[in-house]
Amino acid sequence: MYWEKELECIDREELKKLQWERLQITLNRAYQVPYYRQQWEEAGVRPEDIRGLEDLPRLPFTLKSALRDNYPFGMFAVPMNQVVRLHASSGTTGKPTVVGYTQGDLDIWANLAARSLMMAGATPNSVVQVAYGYGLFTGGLGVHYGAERLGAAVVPSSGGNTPRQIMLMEDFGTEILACTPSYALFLAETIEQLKIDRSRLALKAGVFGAEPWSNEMRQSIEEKLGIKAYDIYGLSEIMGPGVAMECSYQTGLHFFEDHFLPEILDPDTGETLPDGEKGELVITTLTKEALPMIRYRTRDVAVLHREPCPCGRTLVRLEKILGRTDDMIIVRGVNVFPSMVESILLKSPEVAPFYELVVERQGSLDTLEVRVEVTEETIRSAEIKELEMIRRRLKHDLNSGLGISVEVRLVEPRTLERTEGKAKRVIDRRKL
Ligand code: DLL
Repeated sequence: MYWEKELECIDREELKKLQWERLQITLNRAYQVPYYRQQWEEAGVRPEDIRGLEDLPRLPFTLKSALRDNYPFGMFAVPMNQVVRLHASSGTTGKPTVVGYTQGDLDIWANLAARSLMMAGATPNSVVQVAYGYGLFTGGLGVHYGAERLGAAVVPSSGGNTPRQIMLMEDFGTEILACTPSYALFLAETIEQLKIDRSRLALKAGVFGAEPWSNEMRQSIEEKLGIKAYDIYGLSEIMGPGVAMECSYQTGLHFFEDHFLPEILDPDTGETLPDGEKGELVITTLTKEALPMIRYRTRDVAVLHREPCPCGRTLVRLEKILGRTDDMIIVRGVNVFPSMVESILLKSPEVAPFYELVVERQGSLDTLEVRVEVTEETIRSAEIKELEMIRRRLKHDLNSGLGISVEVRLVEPRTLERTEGKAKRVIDRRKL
């Protein structure tokens, strides 16, 4: 089912025309922002020099630091009396990154979130439980207004209070659960612990995002919750959840190109890469009013595919995001994303989908230790000798899969930290 069939299945030539019309408006809007004006003047480009979509690479990139340097509202392209909502992402250090929305921006966001939910099978009859955090984070309110726009019944449970979440799910007949994939696992684990009969739940699908998660993790969540798990992508600087979303064929996330223009960049050379090649995702907004973003470097590592999708949507597809360049750890010259470790670990049924990566420096050598919980079942049935065999096998799989030597530590069930929001996978002790 489509929310906006004429746009989701738009003819590609028509789409280009629409994008070009929208890009011109966006560039003129951005030119009113002193930051952009200065950047473009330095690069010797004016909005009228951009004569078609293919000229976009002439404009400089926008980095996250631009938002920080112009904290809090310096990047806004409209006066404050037109801004009706603010969100912010919690930077790990210093001031957060602040984003603003006009009424028009919120309207489009609700539409795109509704489009996303419908792709996961939500209908006006569905009960949608939003267990993303509400507040400055865009997850809660973003999905919330999408579900309302769709006409579904929204349960704004926000993150946390896990037993109560489960009670609500059971009593309200929640069909669609929206939260981070790591919280979905925590919910599944709690359901098991509370010995709740899964047949008493009406859950059908999950709309999971805000952090990288592997296909193996998807399988694990689907089995534990008895649902179909969909991947939703977004980021506050661009809008929030609903920038790209999987359809039921799950062959990548349809990127909502009628509102956002994607490019894939070689992060080292700054060159644009062709479809099918892995690089950093760069996004230009096409309809944002309060905060137009021109060639924003997301730091997310992604691949684009343009082959037709059996669902009929013509929008380009984003392969599941591998991770953020910030989360990528370089151990002895080899790039490792936590999602790669996750894929390898979860192929072994003896371990649970709870893990962390600890990087340390011994002398001048970096070491990587992977800590992973074993399942209750493993603890019950395996002898110490068998545990050691499991550990060695995982170590071997990781060593050959990642191409570096890794230490593996098996830990007891429920000893690693659980999260209501985004999981923290990497503990980097080298920076301390
Ligand atoms: O996480 C928005 C969101 C909320 C998306 C709920 C999906 C669901 P930020 O807090 O600004 O916004 O974080 C954005 O999270 O650049 C990615 O690195 C990561 N991310 C978001 N969705 C996915 C995903 C929200 N589906 C940053 N897969 C992004 C992998 C994701 N990473």
